[in-house]
Amino acid sequence: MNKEYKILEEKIGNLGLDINWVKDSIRNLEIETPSWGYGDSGTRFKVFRKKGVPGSLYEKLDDAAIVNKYTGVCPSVAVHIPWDKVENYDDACAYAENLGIRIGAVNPNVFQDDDYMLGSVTNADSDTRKKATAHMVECVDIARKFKSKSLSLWFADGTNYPGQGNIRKRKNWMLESLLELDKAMDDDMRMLIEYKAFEPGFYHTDINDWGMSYLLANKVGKKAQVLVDLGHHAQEVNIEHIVATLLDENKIGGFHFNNKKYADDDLIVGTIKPYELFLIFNEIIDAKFDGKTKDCAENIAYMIDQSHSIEPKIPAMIKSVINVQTAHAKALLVDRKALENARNNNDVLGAESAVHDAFLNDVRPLLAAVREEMGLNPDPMKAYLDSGYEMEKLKRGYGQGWE
Ligand code: PSV
Ligand code: MN
Repeated sequence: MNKEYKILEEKIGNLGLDINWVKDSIRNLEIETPSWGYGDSGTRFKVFRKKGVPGSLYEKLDDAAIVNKYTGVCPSVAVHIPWDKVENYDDACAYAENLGIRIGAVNPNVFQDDDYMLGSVTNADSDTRKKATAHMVECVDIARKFKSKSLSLWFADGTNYPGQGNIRKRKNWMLESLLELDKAMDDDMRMLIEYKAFEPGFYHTDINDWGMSYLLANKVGKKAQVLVDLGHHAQEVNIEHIVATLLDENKIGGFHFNNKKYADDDLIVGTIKPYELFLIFNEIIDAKFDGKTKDCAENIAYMIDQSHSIEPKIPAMIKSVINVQTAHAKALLVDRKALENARNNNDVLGAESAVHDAFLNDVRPLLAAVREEMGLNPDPMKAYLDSGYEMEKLKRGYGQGWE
């Protein structure tokens, strides 16, 4: 063990924390990666086609397995339907299993068909609403075939102009559809309801914020929970406040990690707002010490939802995982007793320091030690780049980049 690690270990001991609890917590933080993060993507203006980029689900699983191989914490892959439909689901599951991974959340797609231009489940046309709901119900069956227990829902539904839609009617159509979906789901499945403040609708979005997701999740019942995508808020919204509130209500089910500077920028998580990410984990870890919120805090599904258009895709995914682990590890090191004392004494600056000091730790030696104990290379990025996979990828014959 190197000197930096020893110093950190001593510091952790001095905080009264059990080093094994810290290490187990780091090891057990699983981060799902998205199938669509491995394929070609771009901006509103252009999709950049790259050589060796996967097209089929099988090819995406190959790349996802590589991310898991070097990070050790990404054993599941979210899929988007119909993009990731396959002929034989047992075969796809066996393929994933053979690579040491599995299928995670199933994401229905109710935004790409022409019929959905004016909305999917909130469309004024009842046939379109039926079609969108039927697709989501079909996704329940696909989830069963993929042996997945979660459905992750995001709706592009919204309007561009005042007066364009009847907002109350649309709210009720949304609820009707979610209730139908709930009926089709097995009891041990979960429905994650994602919100987004804007885009593609620019006047109103049918599920615009956590309040709307929460309201719907409450009406649907116990299978439904809120999903927080870091890119989906108005500027400067206090996301950690939302997280703490949803934890207290036992209604937070998942995260989509990414970072934004201005809008839903899909940048690598932790590159723009690392402190925000740390503060979110601080709330989650705190909730794990509270009997009322413990179960909810321990069952959150973490996923990276990023489409890298200028970054090399696998390194971008590895970097994202490292950034999440870094923020989480720092949050584990908050001196919660000092924080509690400061709060009880109305010591504003003491409380702020108890949180901020943890963020200032360099946890890289700790993460490296955990990786070594997991039998991994302590530097996943270097190990990946040295592996030659990036070059092999360029040579392989599949992928949309070869069209
Ligand atoms: C929408 O911006 C979103 O965040 C939703 O999660 C989608 O499922 C995902 O991006 C991919 O389109
Ligand atoms: Mn998302």
